[in-house]
Amino acid sequence: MIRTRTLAVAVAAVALAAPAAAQTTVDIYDTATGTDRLGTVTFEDEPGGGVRFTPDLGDILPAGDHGFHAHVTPDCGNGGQAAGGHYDPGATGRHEGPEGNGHLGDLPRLASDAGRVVTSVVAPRLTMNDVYGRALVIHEGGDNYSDTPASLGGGGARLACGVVPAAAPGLPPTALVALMALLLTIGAYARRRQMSMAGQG
Ligand SMILES: [Cu+2]
Repeated sequence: MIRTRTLAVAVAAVALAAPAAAQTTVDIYDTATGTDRLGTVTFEDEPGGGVRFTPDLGDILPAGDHGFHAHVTPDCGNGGQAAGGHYDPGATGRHEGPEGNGHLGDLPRLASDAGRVVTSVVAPRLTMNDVYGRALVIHEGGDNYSDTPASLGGGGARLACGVVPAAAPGLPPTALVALMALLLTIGAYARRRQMSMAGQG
């Protein structure tokens, strides 16, 4: 009887842990000061594939499009230059935008409506793990998803930047399930031992 209940609880634990879609929010700072917080960008798994980025940035960025990328180094220092180049694990050396075959860190541009940026975008080739441990950079100008006529989409100066933590906070679901199974096994063993001792008494 105990074994059946243990199994049921374990199955429920797996069912609860599996779809735990993490959502991570990154604080975005003005690179001019490094300390003025402009707002946030939240990213999460997109059910159809890729990663959805939802900005919440108010009244700061000039109206129009802004280049938006995952840069390699999780450091926004030196006016955003410390973030290094676009995340490019395949070493393609090409800027082709979110749908291309170049840098994986080429995200869809963000649209600023009278300074306010709230419209989410989806980068179809990314996974959450590509974003952890990087820097999110927002450029002064737009992004034509090409290296011509200007390199890296032509976005120019790095206006805003946020450091993404190295890993999702909390234990991964597999570790939680393993821990749960261990606790249940110990619990079942203790109960059985208690029952057999009571029988002897
Ligand atoms: Cu960039």
